[in-house]
Formats: sequence, structure tokens, C-alpha cells
Amino acid sequence: NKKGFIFDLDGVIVDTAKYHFLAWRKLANGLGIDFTHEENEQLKGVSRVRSLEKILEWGGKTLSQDEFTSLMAKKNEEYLSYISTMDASEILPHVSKVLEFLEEKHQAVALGSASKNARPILEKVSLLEKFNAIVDGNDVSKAKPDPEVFLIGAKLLNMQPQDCIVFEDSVAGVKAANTANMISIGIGEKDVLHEADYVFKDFTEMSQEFVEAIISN
Ligand code: B16
Ligand code: MG
Repeated sequence: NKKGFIFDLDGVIVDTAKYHFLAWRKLANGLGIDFTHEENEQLKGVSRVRSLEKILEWGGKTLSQDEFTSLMAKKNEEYLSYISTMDASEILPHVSKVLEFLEEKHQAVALGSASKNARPILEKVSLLEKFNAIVDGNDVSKAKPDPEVFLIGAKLLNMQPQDCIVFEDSVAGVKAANTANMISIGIGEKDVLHEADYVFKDFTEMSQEFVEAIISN
């Protein structure tokens, strides 16, 4: 039996949210806007453009199109400087184990991320070759909760959406997976990700038996 397993990147494979936080906080503070961890939570799975729009909304600021574009570039430069030092030690617990198990079982594996930096990050943590397909922020026109990113992933894997399983840490991503008619597995808090079909705190909580059952179902 072959299934398509689609992984989100930030918050599922690596914790880059902490680097997004530092970069967004610097930008927001530079504009005289406060930026908290709670606000950063709300930017999980949200595209870069939409993130800056939200920060400006929260701070009650408006910018010219030119200023907006230049701030987006600045934020990304800052973010890139943080991820430049990433290595395999930043892969979240049991992620490599799960990827190896899926490989052993000849399953199809894709990445479905909103990030335009997904490829360089996977390269940094030496996981690029584990994926049969990569769909990232450069490939989509509609952000999560739109299912586009996962539907493209399924297509690239040659799998039907109903035979795909999505691992997601964001509410928007879980919604996207559900709308795509895929099995959604939330990675994080049950009360936040309650729309997911299953929720695990992290991959150490997901048993091999569970994955085997998903594959043979
Ligand atoms: P970039 P994911 C998302 O990645 C992040 O969760 C979100 O915080 C970020 O703004 C977005 O990628 C865009 O990232 O600025 O690198 O293009 O969780 O969908 O893997
Ligand atoms: Mg995420």
C-alpha cells in the first residue's frame, strides 16, 4: 500500500518560528510597534506578505508600497542570517526516524510549506534528498488555509488527495489539509489544532504502529 505523506516545514521538521520571531520583532520595533510571542504564534503558516500586513494592522501603521517591499526584503535578509547557521541538530525529535521509516516502507513523501526559503533550509539540515517532491512558497499563488500547496504536492507525488496525510503545526495548515480532503495530523497542542483528524505533541508521541495502520488503511 502506498500513501502520500506531506510535511509542513516550520514547526514540523524544524523550529524556525524562533528565527522568524527575532526577525519580525526587529522590524516591528524599528517601526515603533510591539511584537510579542503571542503575535508570532499567529504568523505560523502565514505567508511573508500577509505577516507584514498583520503586523502593520496590529500597530495601526500604513506604509507606501515601496516601503513595504523594502521592509519585506530586510526581514528576509535578517531571517537568512539566522538560518545560515542551521544544521542537522535542529531537526525536531523523531522527524528523521519517521522519514526513514516511510522510506523503508516505500511511501511517497513531499514537503508542503509556505516558506520561500524551504529548499535552503532542508539543504542546511541535510534532509533535501528525503523528499520526492517539494512545494514551497515559490510554487503557490494562494496561501494556507487554501489547499493549493497540498494539492500540488499530491499531484507531484502522483497520489489522490484522499490517499495523502498532512503533518501540520498551524491552524491554517490543518484547515488547508482538511479542505484538500486529506488526513490531517496536527503537531502541537490539541486545543489549538482541534480541527485535525489526529494531534500529537511531537513525533515522539506518534507510534510506528500508528503510521503502519495509516499506510495499510
Ligand atoms: P518565508 P511553514 C511558514 O512556513 C512559516 O510558518 C511562517 O511563519 C512564514 O511567514 C512563512 O513560512 C513564509 O516564510 O518568509 O521564509 O517565505 O510553516 O508553512 O513551513
Ligand atoms: Mg508550520
